[in-house]
Amino acid sequence: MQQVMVVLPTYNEKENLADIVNALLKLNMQQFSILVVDDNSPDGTGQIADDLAQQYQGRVHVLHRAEKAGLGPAYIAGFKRALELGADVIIQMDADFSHQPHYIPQLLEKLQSYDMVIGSRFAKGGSVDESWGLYRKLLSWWANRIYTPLLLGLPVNDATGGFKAWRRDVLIGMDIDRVQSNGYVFQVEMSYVAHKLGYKISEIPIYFPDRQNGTSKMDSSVAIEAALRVWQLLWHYRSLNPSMRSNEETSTVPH
Ligand SMILES: Nc1nc2c(ncn2[C@@H]2O[C@H](COP(=O)(O)OP(=O)(O)OP(=O)(O)O)[C@@H](O)[C@H]2O)c(=O)[nH]1
Ligand SMILES: [Mg+2]
Repeated sequence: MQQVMVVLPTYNEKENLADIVNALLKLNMQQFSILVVDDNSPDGTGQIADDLAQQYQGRVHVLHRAEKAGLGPAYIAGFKRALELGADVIIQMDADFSHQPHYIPQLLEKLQSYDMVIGSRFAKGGSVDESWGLYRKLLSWWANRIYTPLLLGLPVNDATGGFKAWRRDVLIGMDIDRVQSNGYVFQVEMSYVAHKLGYKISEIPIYFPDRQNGTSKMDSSVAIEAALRVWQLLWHYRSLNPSMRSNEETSTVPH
């Protein structure tokens, strides 16, 4: 039986953390655990995570980090800890309910025939919150469906999507310590490195509601910076190819 671990980064998610952890555990899946990665949230989310780990011993783990360093580094640290803890499948998702737990069985089902699966807002059948205005919808659709896939030759419909399921060997093969970016570009970089190394990516359509609790940290300068950084990825990984996969012995990921 495969061990599945959900990596859940948190920064000031005190209104969401207990609810999302309970919703995940309610899926009632075997060999299923959660790793909360908290960057010393000032609102006390880290303490809530510790209480949950106490309450659900063995099913909830916590990785505390000293300070806010952004989503990318939090995920890399979380993935490494999940691999150390023996996870066979690693799921990444936000803690604010934009990524809905009920899609997890579908992600896992599809992962049986692929190396990585994305919960996709822009695949056929996917959608975003009704409150998104036409401009935001169009911009996001264009960035994810046209700009990034065309520029990078990346065959996915949601390049910046952050709801994904990975097989253990893929994260090891990618030597994830090389991934340095943050924010939206982190999601693109991870998918791009996987694709360049020849891993097979698939998608399932999801509905993406906006966060209900807590404050949004989204702003448009972040989106513009991300769009430019895609060019950097193109250059940086120009010679990456499937013969360059790492294995358990050569990977810098501890195991
Ligand atoms: N550990 C850690 N988690 C973070 C950090 N920044 C964001 N997160 C978490 O990463 C997930 C995604 O971040 P969000 O703030 O929801 O980003 P978003 O979905 O682009 O924007 P909104 O939902 O509109 O705020 C959430 O679970 C956050 O709590 C960080 O620096 N460190
Ligand atoms: Mg969010």
